[in-house]
Amino acid sequence: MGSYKSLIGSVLVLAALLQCAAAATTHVVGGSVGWTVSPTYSSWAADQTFIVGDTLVFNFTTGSHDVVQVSETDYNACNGTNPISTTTTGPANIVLSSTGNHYYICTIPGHCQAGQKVTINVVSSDANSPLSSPPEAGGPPSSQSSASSLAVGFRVAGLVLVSAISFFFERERERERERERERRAVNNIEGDSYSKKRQMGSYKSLIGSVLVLAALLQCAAAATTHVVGGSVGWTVSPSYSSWAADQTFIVGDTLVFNFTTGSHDVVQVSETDYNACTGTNPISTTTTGPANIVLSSTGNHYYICTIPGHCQAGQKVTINVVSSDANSPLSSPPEAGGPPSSQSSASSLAVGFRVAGLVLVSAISFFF
Ligand SMILES: [Cu+2]
Repeated sequence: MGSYKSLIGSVLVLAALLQCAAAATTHVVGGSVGWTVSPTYSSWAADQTFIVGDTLVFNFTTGSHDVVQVSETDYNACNGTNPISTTTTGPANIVLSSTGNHYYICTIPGHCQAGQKVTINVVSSDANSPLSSPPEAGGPPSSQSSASSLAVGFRVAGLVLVSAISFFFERERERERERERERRAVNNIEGDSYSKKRQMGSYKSLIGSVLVLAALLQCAAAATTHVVGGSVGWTVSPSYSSWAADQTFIVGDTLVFNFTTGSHDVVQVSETDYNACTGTNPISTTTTGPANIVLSSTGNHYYICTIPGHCQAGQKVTINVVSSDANSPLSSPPEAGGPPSSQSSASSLAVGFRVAGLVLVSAISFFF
């Protein structure tokens, strides 16, 4: 019975880690070949399953290519004059924020016609929503993101962690049983040392829980989503500097700009253009709302709305992105007993994830 419960606990942890890996899947378009004119991308795409929340990475040298999302009609005609979104700097990280077919082309003359176009069929993640429907016990990990080496690495790490924890608890219990037998045989002479070892056992069990918690927290940190302006969204009224000052932005985080398509846009610009509210030299442009933008590099990122008068009225935000090196998954867990790091406490999603993680860890501790 005990080891059955331990199996359930392990499966729950594994499920959480797999969801985490699934949520963070990154697809490098064209693999090592990258985003260029030579290959056909249909066979590459056919081998992948794209889930809402996944990220596409288009590897190209700025100026040599671009990435423009277009309608199906424009995709077939290689027409980039009605872009849904445009990214001109490489590498381009694009978060897949809705289901259905997404069409991307390069608009450098001749490139799309030569095959530099890709259709991405995005499916829902509902069947895999975190902690609601864990995979069947004993079943293999679902194959949906097996094409992503990052996800595979994460899954292997998760399996190793779960195996190590299971092994550790199993061994502890075995030792405990042995000590119990010994104790009965020798009567109460070794009572003191027994209770010390017992304490030691629960101390170790605490460490195990902290490790699992650390993994879950790293997972949550990696998935932090910042809704620009909170419930007010992306509009002309507020000043975004106080909102941004309350957040810490880490490489890999996602910005969500909530706005109605046509009312506003999101254009990344240089510091100079930000100060001047000039949108004529965009680094990237997104015209459909809501816009999800992955922060792929450190430093200041400047976003403005280019609808006349909006930027001047305050619809502009500076995002200071810091490195995640100090928080790389599974390499440097926070100190045991310390509070969860406060860096993404401003994100309600991350907070929710952390609470779920704490509940899960508490439940597991109870099992053991
Ligand atoms: Cu606007």
